Amino acid sequence: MALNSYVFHLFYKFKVLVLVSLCLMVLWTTFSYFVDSREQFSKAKSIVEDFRKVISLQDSQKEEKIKPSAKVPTVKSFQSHCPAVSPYLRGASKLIFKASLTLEEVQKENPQVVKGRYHPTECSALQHVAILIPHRNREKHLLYLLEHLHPFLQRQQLDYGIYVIHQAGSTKFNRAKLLNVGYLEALKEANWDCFIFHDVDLVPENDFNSYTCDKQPKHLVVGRNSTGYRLRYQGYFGGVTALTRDQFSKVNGFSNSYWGWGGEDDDLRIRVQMQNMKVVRPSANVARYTMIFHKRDHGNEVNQERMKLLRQVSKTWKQDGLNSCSYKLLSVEHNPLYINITVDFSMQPKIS
Ligand code: UDH
Ligand code: MN
Repeated sequence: MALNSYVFHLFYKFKVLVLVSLCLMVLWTTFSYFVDSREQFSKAKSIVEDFRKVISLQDSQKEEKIKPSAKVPTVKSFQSHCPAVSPYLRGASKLIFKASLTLEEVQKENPQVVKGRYHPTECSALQHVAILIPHRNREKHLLYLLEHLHPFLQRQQLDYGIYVIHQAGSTKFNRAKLLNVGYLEALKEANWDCFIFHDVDLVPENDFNSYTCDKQPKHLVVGRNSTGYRLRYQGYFGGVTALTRDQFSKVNGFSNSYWGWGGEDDDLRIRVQMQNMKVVRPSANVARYTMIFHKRDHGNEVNQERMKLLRQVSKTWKQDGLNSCSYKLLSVEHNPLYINITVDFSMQPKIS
């Protein structure tokens, strides 16, 4: 009996021990689960926080309406199209031309322009636009135009490149032929949709004047300070125009035969009309420009032959244009703010 009770007591103790260790195991498992999940939770929390930071950075940049070019970390791997009307537009602005302005200052203001080109990072641009500027001996005008045009085009959320086509030497200036060269050379390095043919001394005053191409060739200079903001004359198609790649190729580009000042822009209008296209213009309250004052340049005297040439467009346009534009390419330089193309026309026959 005594042995029986001893065995029973031992068995009882064993049961208690098993029970206690079971309880301890349960307690330990529960405890470690909580510690683990707390760690997991804090990890998840930090991921959410990081995500929030990216989103709020994007939002604050949109709200501040800072230059849209600033690098924004993107969360999405694909980009939606930019809106039809950019949220960064400001409307009319008072233009100031500081006498002491330098190229370095303009470069500093536009760190996001690389080798003369820019594209928005927050959306995919609606058009790829090449700005072509005929140039010789107008460095100060070019500087002012670059200063205003870069932020202007960025506010319009365009994918763009600025090409300056420089005529070397001192032979008669040929604006139209330079623009043909610009078109041909620009297409060698990118698939531009739209071309803006732009005088160096005309600065746009209102960023609602969109530097994009339409279904029809577009004339952007309705008014300028020097003409009391009125169209120079009925049918005027000079200063700044926008044609798609196809519209410009359809008319065989500009004529190469206008040496000196005048006529080449009227010639282009005739080519456009002959292809049954119609010149369109933005409304007069936005298509406003300031022309930086200048005198007539040496080497760009009035072309006395222009009226004669204008009477022959219907006979000459097919042989005189993009398909007959020969030139000696001296250099193509990719500067920070523009692509500089230098050409020599001195071997060309000229009318003087
Ligand atoms: N251009 C140059 N260098 C020149 C000549 C012309 O870069 O030597 C370019 C420049 O882009 C200029 C464009 O060609 O904006 C048209 O030339 P322009 O500005 O001389 O033409 P516009 O019709 O003036 O503006 C003509 C002479 C104005 C005389 C004014 C007297 N009151
Ligand atoms: Mn001018």
